Amino acid sequence: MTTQKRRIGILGVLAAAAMIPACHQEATTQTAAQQDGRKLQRQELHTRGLDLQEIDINQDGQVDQRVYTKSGVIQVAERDFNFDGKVDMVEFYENGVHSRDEIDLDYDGIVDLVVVYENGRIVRKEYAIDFEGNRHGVQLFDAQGRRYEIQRDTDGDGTMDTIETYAEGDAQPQRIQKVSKPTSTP
Ligand SMILES: [Ca+2]
Ligand SMILES: [Ca+2]
Ligand SMILES: [Ca+2]
Repeated sequence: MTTQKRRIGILGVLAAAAMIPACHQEATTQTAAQQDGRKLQRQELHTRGLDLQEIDINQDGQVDQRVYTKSGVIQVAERDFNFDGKVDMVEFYENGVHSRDEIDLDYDGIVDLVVVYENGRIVRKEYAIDFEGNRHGVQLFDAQGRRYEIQRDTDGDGTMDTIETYAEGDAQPQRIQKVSKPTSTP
């Protein structure tokens, strides 16, 4: 049994997207396994040929938000909320419809939360509670926006070990399932 319940659709596109060039630290320490499944996956930015609108929200002379459009339709937006020059949130759009957010919650340049949308509706959240990009939880949402499943990495080893199933948007899980870990090779 797989530890991840994957949804096809937008996620298929995401899986195909290459990672953004890794920062210095990741290049040396990240293993192939981490790149594949344990780290939050970042979608590649495609901004070539797009029209760019630069916005200086706090009027300090430094651009804080970049909005990329094609024929007037938004494609990508990059936002720097704390005005330190580092992007804190990237929003992706497909055909003008919001499809994905990548959010750096603690402003260290590493994405901590990924939100995936289908038809503008949230279907999936992946989050790293260690703020190092290691994925520690995945939440799945149904067509009514109700959370129906949470996958957790309770011991922080980067592998999902618990799946909680929720009925009708209940706060308490209907079922908690432990996932046996694949035996590691020496
Ligand atoms: Ca500014
Ligand atoms: Ca920032
Ligand atoms: Ca971060």
